[in-house]
Amino acid sequence: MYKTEKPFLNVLAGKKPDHMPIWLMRQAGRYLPEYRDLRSKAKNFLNLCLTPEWACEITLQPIKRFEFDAAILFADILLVPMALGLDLSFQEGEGPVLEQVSDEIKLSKLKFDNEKVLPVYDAISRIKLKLPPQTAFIGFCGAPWTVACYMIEGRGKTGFPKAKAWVKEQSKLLQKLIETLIDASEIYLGQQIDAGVEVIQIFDSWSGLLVGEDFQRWVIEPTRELVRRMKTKYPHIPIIGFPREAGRHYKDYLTQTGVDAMSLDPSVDVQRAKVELQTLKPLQGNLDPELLVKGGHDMFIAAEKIMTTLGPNHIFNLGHGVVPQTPPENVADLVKFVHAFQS
Ligand code: 1CP
Repeated sequence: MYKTEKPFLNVLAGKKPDHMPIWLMRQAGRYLPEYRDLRSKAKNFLNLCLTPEWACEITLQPIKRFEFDAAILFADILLVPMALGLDLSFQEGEGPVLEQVSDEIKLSKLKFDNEKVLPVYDAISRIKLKLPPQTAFIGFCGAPWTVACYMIEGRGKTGFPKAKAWVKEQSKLLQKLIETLIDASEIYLGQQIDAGVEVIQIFDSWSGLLVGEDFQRWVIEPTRELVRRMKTKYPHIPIIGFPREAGRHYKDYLTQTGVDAMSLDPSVDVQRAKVELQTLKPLQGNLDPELLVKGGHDMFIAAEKIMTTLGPNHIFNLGHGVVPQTPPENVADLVKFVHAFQS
């Protein structure tokens, strides 16, 4: 017999779940042999994201293997710039390569073409039909700042020097780009919700590049505006924010953006999080992905510390995505361990 209450949604609603929910960022991906099989059949990564049958199958792969409490749509944060008209490709071993927004002329040509991401919504409808009743369904987008970083820079893994220069020297252009991204993300997330996702996560992977007033202006303000618009139309949909490496700004982010919960990266001390953050809203996180690679004793000790400090009203997750060298057996061990936790 399936339980109909979803533990993941219960935590987000402030209710005690009957077990601590767990899902993992990048739970679908290269560490799974069945993903690598499908990936080798598709010409490229983008094809995987934009072929609804494949995106559906990949989203469900980790759900079939492990008893995760939530599925996350298989897609990428860079589909939004693609739908805005920029060329996007993913090169083997190199990551994404995106056409750059170099000046005002390029910026003024950006227009969100929803047709380009229709396969994403189609995938969502298919996934929705196949999810077990106790499994919640997460949609997502990148936060305006993080997506802007890729649009200005054209690629990742660079430290984003051009994006940082825009903060200092081109704030008018950056403001326009951020507004374009808020508008596009509002449409994109709304369509994801209409197609069937029940929770939204906003990934701000590069929020840690900014501090002080810059963090306020380019991380907090745009996120607050996006959350405000989503809450106006979809007040029942919980939103999780993930301001990665936000340093001394986690509390400001949690209190000012309007998100319902916050995901923590591995740098955050859980004892501090319990006192300063969890008293405000539910948290998610934050096991070091390297400990999931290692598995065994060290992984269990670290997971136990997170659970005894933050549980039971906590969403167990990693502090960042599953890395490709992770043994799937360790994931199975972790899910069992978290579900067996008794507060
Ligand atoms: O098969 C492959 O080689 C592609 C690897 C891959 C995968 C599996 C990429 C390329 N994207 C994804 C899927 C993905 N990306 C998901 C799917 C759902 C899941 O299982 O979690 C999600 C939520 C994302 C989000 C994403 N894409 C972020 C935010 C989270 C994070 O990792 O910080 C970012 C920054 C991206 C950009 C991106 N896409 C892919 C890569 C390798 C990157 C990072 C590039 C860089 O190093 O800057």
